Amino acid sequence: MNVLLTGFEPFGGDGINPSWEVARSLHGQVIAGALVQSRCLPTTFAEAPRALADALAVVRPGLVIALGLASGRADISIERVAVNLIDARIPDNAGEQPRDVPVRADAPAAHFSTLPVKAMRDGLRAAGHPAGLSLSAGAFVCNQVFYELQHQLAGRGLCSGFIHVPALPEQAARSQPAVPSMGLAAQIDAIKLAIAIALSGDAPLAPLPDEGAPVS
Ligand code: PCA
Repeated sequence: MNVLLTGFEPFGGDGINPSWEVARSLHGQVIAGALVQSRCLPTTFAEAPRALADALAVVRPGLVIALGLASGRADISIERVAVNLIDARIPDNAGEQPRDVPVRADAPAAHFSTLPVKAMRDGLRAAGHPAGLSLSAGAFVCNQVFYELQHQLAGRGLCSGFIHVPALPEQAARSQPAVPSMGLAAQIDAIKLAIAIALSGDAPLAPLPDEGAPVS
């Protein structure tokens, strides 16, 4: 069985994106009997959905985890819901900055992750990794890819979803004030464990959010 693990190229003028560094380092590894196939997605609204579709067609995975950087977040952030909305706060890598448009016209308002999100959060925490659930993947390219992933795989019974990772310490050192950060080795360990947990269970549809946290 193949696991598709995607990361993104650097964006917003940065020279590195931990999501791709994590994915790249796990490429070719066998986790719980499954082969990890990593792909780097362009951080552009125009190209990312096609690159994702190509990766799905080639890798034919049984599990898909898409990774992205969420600068400012302190933990491994397991996303629960992708919304059918693009509202870019900065230009993408092609200079495009669409505002208030759907990811897909005439498509559902949202899709839930089909990863075992709570088992992943609890397993990561038990292993000493800061991890939490998130009710918003934003409205930039990460949310677009998450939405496309869940939309393209809807009804296929596959386990798929999105995880945001924090900035690297070197990125935090360049920001003023410093954003929270997590070292690359810790991020790699956490995502490896997240894959193992997702592979170990069934793929239950995430129930409705019950944590009472406001969507920001
Ligand atoms: N993070 C951005 C896009 C690429 C990435 O790694 C986001 O959160 O939308």
